[in-house]
Amino acid sequence: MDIKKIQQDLKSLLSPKRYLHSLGVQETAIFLAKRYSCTVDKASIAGLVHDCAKDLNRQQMLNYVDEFDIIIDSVTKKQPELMHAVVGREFARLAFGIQDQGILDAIRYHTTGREGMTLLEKIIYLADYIEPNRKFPGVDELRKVALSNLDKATLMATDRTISHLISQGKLIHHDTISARNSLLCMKEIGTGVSK
Ligand code: DGI
Ligand code: FE
Ligand code: FE
Repeated sequence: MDIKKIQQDLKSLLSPKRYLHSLGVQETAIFLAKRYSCTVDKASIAGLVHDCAKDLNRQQMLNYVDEFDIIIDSVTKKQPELMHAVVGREFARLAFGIQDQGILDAIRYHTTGREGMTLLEKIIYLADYIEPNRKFPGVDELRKVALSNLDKATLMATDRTISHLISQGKLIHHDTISARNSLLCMKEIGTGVSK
């Protein structure tokens, strides 16, 4: 797969800011993939295209939902910011010809996470959180932990998202809760996917 061509096409689909964010996620995903022995090419592609559907308008999203018979659950119906991950999986297949299920799942679950996330899914979830353009209180601490313990850093990210959602009075998706529970239940969280 020609990564330069994907970058070119993606640039025309996203706002300049979102495109820069995507490059940041790609770079961070490559870094984490090397650190935690994941397939670098997959991390690179998934990181780059994870938000490919982010700038589609509501009608375009709904057209994809119709066309691909995507089932939208009740929480996602009420929280439109969750839609781009669901639609993104189909959009990435169609617009970029991505067929690898691992990459498609990493795109699908990059916003909420899910129970039993794969290494690639954790890498994309976390890279989205800590890429160099991200600025929020605590991001440096998260970047530090990400260097030594991927599971712990992913858990911290889910903790932060959930606290933030509660403070904003928003619905929490069950996949977000499952991601956190599943990470919290890992016996190896202290020593698991860590370097
Ligand atoms: O697309 P990005 O802005 O790069 O980041 P993202 O896809 O991780 O998250 C998009 C938004 O979705 C962000 O504001 C956090 C929010 N989000 C994540 N999990 C949940 C959620 N929103 C709701 N309502 N419920 C969730 O469980
Ligand atoms: Fe996103
Ligand atoms: Fe993103």
